[in-house]
Amino acid sequence: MDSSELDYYKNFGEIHGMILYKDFIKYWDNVETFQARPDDIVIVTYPKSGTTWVSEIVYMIYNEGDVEKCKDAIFNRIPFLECRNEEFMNGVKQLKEMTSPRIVKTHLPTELLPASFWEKNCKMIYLCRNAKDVAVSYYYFFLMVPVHPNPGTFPEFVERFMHGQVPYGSWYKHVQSWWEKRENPNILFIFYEDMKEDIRKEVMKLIQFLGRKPSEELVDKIVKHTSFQEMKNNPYTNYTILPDEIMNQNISPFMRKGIAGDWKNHFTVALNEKFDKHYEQQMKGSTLKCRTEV
Ligand code: A3P
Ligand code: EST
Repeated sequence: MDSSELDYYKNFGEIHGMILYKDFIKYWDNVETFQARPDDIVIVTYPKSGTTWVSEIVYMIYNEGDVEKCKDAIFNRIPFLECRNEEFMNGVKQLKEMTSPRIVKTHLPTELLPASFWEKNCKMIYLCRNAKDVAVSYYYFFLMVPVHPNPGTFPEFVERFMHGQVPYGSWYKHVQSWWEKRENPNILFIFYEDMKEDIRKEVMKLIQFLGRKPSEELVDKIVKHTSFQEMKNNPYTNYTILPDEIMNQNISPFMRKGIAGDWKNHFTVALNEKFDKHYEQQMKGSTLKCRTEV
């Protein structure tokens, strides 16, 4: 490895062949042996797929649309299981201390999700977003979260993304590992693009999946409270509570654009062709179809 490669991997390590933050890997035993509870609900995504959006929706459903109960940072209300930072982030600890029912956020692929969640038959929601918009969103995330190395130019970053050289590894493997589980009645597989197209329909799906009582009034409240503009201006969902040393929103806001199709502003024709060709190979044989615009 030359020095620029060494620099790229400075804060990254490998766990079961997947790239992840060294801080997370250091205490992996605690993640692997995590004890799920049967009424835990797990929100799973590949990073930058709309985790925060679906998390706030699920939290609203659990609290019957009571906005007052949402007044704490999202990462306190919905702990991020594998997140670990020497000083002040410890998802496992937060979850252990939490009363039930717990809502758990994770970005883990099926093989790395603690066995206990499968053994206890926990309900899980997988949110999938098209790879091109994920790559764009991830690029800005690399720039604004200082734990990441310099991602280089966008085409350079896309090359890394295509080869799984980013935290949580290959997007292609991640989405396919969860897509294969979609017939499991405890798993709900949904799409970011469907949420953009018809949020009421997807919120209704979530309410039904979670076994809560659907009502127009509840859906109205949720749709209003979780719109992109509301969440962008809400300090409890926009991550501005974190200091610049952890997330520098002067470089790029966490709530950046919130649209489907922003990739068109970032991919050149040549890069797009290269990406599509590689995508086809990676997704060969899969029935999973993602929309890249709505
Ligand atoms: P962009 O960078 O494309 O804007 P995650 O929560 O998984 O990190 O995903 C972040 C992405 O979801 C960002 O995408 C962010 O803007 C988008 N997002 C967050 N809340 C949203 C909302 N209420 N509606 C639409 N998109 C939202
Ligand atoms: C925040 C949200 C998210 O969905 C993923 C990640 C991964 C990297 C995390 C970051 C985050 C929050 C801040 C950190 C960072 C790794 C080190 C840093 O302290 C925990």
